[in-house]
Amino acid sequence: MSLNPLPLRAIHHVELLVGNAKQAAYYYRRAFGFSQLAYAGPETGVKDQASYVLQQGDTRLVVSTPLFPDDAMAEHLRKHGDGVLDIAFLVDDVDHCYSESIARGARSAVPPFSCADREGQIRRAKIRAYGDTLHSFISLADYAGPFLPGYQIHRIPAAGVGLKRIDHIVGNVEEGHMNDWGTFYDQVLGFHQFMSFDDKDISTDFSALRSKVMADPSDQIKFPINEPATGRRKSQIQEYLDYNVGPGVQHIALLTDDIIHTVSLLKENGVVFLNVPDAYYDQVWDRVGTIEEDPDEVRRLNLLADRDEKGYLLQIFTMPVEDRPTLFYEIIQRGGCSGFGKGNFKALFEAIEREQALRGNL
Ligand code: TYF
Ligand code: FE
Repeated sequence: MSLNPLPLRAIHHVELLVGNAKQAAYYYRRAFGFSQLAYAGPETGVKDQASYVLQQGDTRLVVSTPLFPDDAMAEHLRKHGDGVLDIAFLVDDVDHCYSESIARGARSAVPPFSCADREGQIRRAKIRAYGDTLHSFISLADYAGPFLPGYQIHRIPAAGVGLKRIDHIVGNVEEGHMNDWGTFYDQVLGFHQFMSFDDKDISTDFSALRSKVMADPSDQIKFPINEPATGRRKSQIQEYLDYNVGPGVQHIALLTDDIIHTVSLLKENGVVFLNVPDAYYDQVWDRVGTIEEDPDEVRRLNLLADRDEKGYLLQIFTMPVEDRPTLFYEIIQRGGCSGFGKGNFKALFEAIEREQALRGNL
């Protein structure tokens, strides 16, 4: 048995680069029910960016805007539009994780550095993942502040919509590169393949994709990797790659244990979701069997249902949350099922393709 070379405690936060972090923070508070926790910017001694920390359950999102046009953040934003910059891991030993990952083939973004304020100091390093996405390693052992050095408490509480934690974060990569990125998570970060889907599982009449789910040794961190497969028309993954100008995070799945409640609130708040045709509900219960939730509510909210040997799941997908059809969110409730909704792929991908067609990209 090999010891975990690079123990990751958890996803510490996900940082999104956006054009206007002040407004994005408002959106995540008022639409998604996140509470604001902290702020960094010129007022807190951070001259070149403004960042807002948003929290709900165990999920922390940071929305950041570069304040000047000529740095790497501004270049990332110009090229990719709003989206994920960094999936940051909490670790015990940043220097070890960094040197071990580099020895195992990771590309460096930022070597280990210390960063301090009155609350203490942290250690951090960054490696490169798919596209221009980064993975930070962060250690907070010697830090007592609200988030990271440079941030000050700036609390704006929200009631929340019942989102508990990140279930999985999906990356889209170029055709022919899914296996390389699977190997990256395996060889560099000690992940294993949790599940995989080939183009037969998930091709519609038009577009197709392949997907491989990588998970850390505890199965708490799950990163599916998609690549486009050649179909009759342009794959939804290719549409993403075209608008994102390269690989990046496609969706973040957030776990709830009461999806009826969560999605009812999100819809009241104006979050817009993909819809499947009502005919989906003519067959779904034959496939999924009985569930604890009221089937009429599931249908009213347009939730998707699936089942494996161990149980069922309910899920729903937002429309892209920016004007480029790139990043979107999934809301998921698991009743024992550890799958990803394979039984819904056809109906889901057809719904995505209807939107693609409206954009003239199918
Ligand atoms: O994460 C998953 O695998 C599911 C299904 O473009 C999925 O949420 C896969 C690909 C995709 C949209 C959803
Ligand atoms: Fe998903």
